[in-house]
Amino acid sequence: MRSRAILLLLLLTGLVVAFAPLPAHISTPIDRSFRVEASQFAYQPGEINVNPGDKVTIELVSTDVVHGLYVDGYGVSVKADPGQTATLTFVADKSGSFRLRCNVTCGAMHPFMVGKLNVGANTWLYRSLALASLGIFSVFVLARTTKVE
Ligand SMILES: [Cu+2]
Repeated sequence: MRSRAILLLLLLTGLVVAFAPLPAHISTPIDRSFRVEASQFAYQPGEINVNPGDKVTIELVSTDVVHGLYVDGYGVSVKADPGQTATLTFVADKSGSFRLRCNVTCGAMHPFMVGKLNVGANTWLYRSLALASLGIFSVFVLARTTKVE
């Protein structure tokens, strides 16, 4: 009887960990600047991490030929001439992972010139870690209660 109650409690805790909504804005939005170097056929850095609501400024620097940078989902882009810097500013008001693509044909491997913009923390990672620990904890608790009864 007692182990059944504990099992139910653990199950409920698990559901809360998996589905409870997190506060949307954990951190206050700030201005963020990134210098992204574009060369055939990659961006450096290839991944940008920001928080929802941040004002993002990307300084795109081209080291060889003309390159572009298009942010999927946001529909904003910028184009940098060889050796030049071009600036793109936008507010990251949509959460998730967005692909950065070069929108200027820059050579043979051009379609593979991609990067990534991550807006917001990876909550699924934290949730799955919490669930895993809860699972291990449950095994111990249940093993104990079964012995007692
Ligand atoms: Cu390109």
